[in-house]
Amino acid sequence: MKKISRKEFIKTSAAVSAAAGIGVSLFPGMTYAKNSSSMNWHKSVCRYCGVGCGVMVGEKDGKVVAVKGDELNPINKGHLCVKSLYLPKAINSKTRLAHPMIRKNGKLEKASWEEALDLVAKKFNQIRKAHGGNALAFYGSGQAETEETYMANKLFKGCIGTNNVEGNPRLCMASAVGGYLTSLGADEPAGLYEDIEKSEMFLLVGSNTAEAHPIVFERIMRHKNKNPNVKIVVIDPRKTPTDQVGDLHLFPNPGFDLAIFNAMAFVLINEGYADKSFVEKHTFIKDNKKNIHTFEDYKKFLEDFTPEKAEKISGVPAQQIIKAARMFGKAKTSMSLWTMGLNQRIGGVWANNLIHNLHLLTGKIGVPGSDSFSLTGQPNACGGVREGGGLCHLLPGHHLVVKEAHRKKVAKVWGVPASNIQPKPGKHTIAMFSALNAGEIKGIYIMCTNPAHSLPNSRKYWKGLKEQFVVVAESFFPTMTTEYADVVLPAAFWTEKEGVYGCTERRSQYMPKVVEPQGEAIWDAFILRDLAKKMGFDKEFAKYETAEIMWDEYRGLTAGKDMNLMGAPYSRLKKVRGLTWPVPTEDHPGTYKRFTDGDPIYDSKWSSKAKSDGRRMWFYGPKAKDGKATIWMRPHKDPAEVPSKEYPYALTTGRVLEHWHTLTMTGTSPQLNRAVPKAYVEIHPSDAKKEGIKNKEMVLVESPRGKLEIEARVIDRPIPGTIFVPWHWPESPINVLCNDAFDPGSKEPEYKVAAAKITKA
Ligand SMILES: Nc1nc2c(c(=O)[nH]1)N[C@H]1C(S)=C(S)[C@@H](COP(=O)(O)OP(=O)(O)OC[C@H]3O[C@@H](n4cnc5c(=O)[nH]c(N)nc54)[C@H](O)[C@@H]3O)O[C@H]1N2
Ligand SMILES: Nc1nc2c(c(=O)[nH]1)N[C@H]1C(S)=C(S)[C@@H](COP(=O)(O)OP(=O)(O)OC[C@H]3O[C@@H](n4cnc5c(=O)[nH]c(N)nc54)[C@H](O)[C@@H]3O)O[C@H]1N2
Ligand code: SF4
Ligand SMILES: [Mo]
Repeated sequence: MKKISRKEFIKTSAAVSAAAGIGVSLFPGMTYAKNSSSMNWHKSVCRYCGVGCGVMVGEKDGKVVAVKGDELNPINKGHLCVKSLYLPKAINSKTRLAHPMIRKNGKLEKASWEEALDLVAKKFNQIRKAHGGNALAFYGSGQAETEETYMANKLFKGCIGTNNVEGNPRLCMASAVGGYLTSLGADEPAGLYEDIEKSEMFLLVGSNTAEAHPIVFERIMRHKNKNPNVKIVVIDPRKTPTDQVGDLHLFPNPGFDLAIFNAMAFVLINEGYADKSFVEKHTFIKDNKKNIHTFEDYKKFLEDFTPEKAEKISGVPAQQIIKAARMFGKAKTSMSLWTMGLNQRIGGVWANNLIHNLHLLTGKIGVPGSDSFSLTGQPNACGGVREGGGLCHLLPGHHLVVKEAHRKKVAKVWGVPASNIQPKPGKHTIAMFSALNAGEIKGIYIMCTNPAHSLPNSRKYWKGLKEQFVVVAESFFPTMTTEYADVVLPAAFWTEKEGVYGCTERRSQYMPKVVEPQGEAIWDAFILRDLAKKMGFDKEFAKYETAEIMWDEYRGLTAGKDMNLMGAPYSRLKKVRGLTWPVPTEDHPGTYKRFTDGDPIYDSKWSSKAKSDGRRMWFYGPKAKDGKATIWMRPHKDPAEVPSKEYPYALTTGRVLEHWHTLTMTGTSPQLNRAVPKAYVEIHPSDAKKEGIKNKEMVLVESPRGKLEIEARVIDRPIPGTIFVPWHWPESPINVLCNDAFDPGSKEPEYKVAAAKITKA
């Protein structure tokens, strides 16, 4: 096979995705199902990212042999990115975990299901009896299906009686949730992807859209190609493939961009782009103490963040900040998209608030083409965890553990006493793994996530994983986390189970079971159900014979809520390409814009009130008051660790196009491995010269938490003073160096900034 460079790879990937839809191969090594009649095609959803592309799974003789884009899916219209196309390799990989394992004399050994589940049930019950329910914990995933997270929630919160239920969305979307709740009063965006084709301006901030959300990027790219007047501003301390479409790129020092967003607001107001009547009718202006202020107060506050002052803080020239603000203001419609560059910071919620501010200040929300639209990382972080309630303070269907009425309602549906559900939130992710270290949590069930690899300051948390009773439900083996497992349970993988994923744009989509699980693997939701029965909760889990029963029960809990899914039973989801909530009845088409005309909740409850108040929107979410959103006066906040004399660089970490997180899935594809075979550290040529480092030389990267030997890539991508390492490879665990300091509001850790030094190895 012809070897191609990564540059060519990235260049062709958009074309590849287009080709996938029509069944031809542009990319060497890529095989498409040209002879589609020889196999059965099943409508499904991509396993990987939060874009939620529709796929067709090609199955032949009980085996998944191909994946192609679903042309009828409105998200991707047949296009796919490369990761997705190689999913059959992952399904059929030799690294699939085929049978349960139990650690005996320090070694994991093959065991029967009976033996493994008996052991887990016995240990969990012993721990519960001796130390109480809070000595147990569940750690899940935004890649698990809604039904799976639902089972875990019921077992742990409803039966065992602990709210120690968390998941990796804490590492990912928690700051976005915090931002939506505090700014708009309700989680998840007001608009949909279809705003992309209606927008005149894009602010891509802290998002390497081209590599992390390729199909969203492709939609933006096509739209700009057709409409050259469309403007794109990128704010990122690195040059990335996303720059292909940028008209202007602002390069802040990592962790120092909050001042830029305030400065943009300053310019918008001073140059007449603010929509004062929208602000007056639809928003409160509040300071950090939640005191309400006038527009004049806000203007005054922003004087501390003139573009010149923001330049001093962020390192971005004032003129560029002014230019960016003007592009945002001048365009009739603007859309902001952001991801981990904003969320994974100790100022993550504030950063989110400041982006929402720009939209609220200019009225660029609630109208076609304008939205503050956070991109979700994982395929079901929105559906299963944010909506499904897979965090320590939540219950399914946007209910809260602190509310008595919510506990009662959920307990009734679960068929458990309301007193089983604790009234206090459990431990958030970092607190949970700290409690595991301290021996306060003595048993943990880990499902569909690989925390020994993915946690920040990871080495610190290996201690607890080593010392306590750890159960890992996994589809692949080995992983960094199975290294610490006492019991490993083989989980059915994508296409081997049915269920629902809910993506970035509030769209819930159904995935069918296409093939039988590999080896002895069992569906996660059934593993949890069977474990629950063995622990003594037979009665509570007797009825869950199918995924549909679980989905229907969950759906019932969404009735009357802002995320109403009553109109989305399996029977309907099997036919359509997903539905965007609120979708209250089976004849409702799903909602485009929330909080305004066409949103069934707005239309039925708030529209007349809004109209009589002269408003076009009513922010009716659980955290909003008087139908108003909030413009926040958030000052600048330094990252937890600022480069110093000893550690002069800002280390930031992130992703590459071809790989997914901890490599268990994309690592099964020789093609993807060849494209990016190993970890590296990007360093600017001027810094490399200063440190005497040459391209491809081995270097030592060191933070206050540890060091890593890794290959240098001398390249004009990060700004001088910043170094970047992709975090995918277990043999180069950069997470050992990452800072586990977290945002006090969202508890999301600061993966995006650590102080580091770099020297020749
Ligand atoms: N190929 C691929 N795609 C994925 C994933 C994957 O593993 N591989 N994972 C999925 C998941 S779960 C997620 S969460 C998303 C993540 O999607 P992204 O957030 O887009 O990806 P990252 O590479 O983590 O980080 C994005 C950018 O943030 C920038 N950044 C760092 N510090 C700052 C800062 O202080 N300010 C600003 N403005 N920017 C900063 C980095 O330079 C980087 O380019 O991707 C999803 N899609
Ligand atoms: N340095 C650094 N670290 C980061 C980040 C960063 O930007 N920088 N980003 C953070 C973010 S945004 C995220 S979302 C997390 C992600 O971190 P993780 O969730 O730890 O990473 P994944 O590799 O996606 O882990 C998913 C695991 O589930 C397994 N699996 C796949 N399918 C199934 C299934 O159906 N059932 C079961 N039981 N298992 C399955 C996979 O083999 C894999 O081991 O990482 C965080 N860590
Ligand atoms: S953009 Fe995301 S959802 Fe779409 S094919 Fe690629 S990984 Fe899958
Ligand atoms: Mo993520």
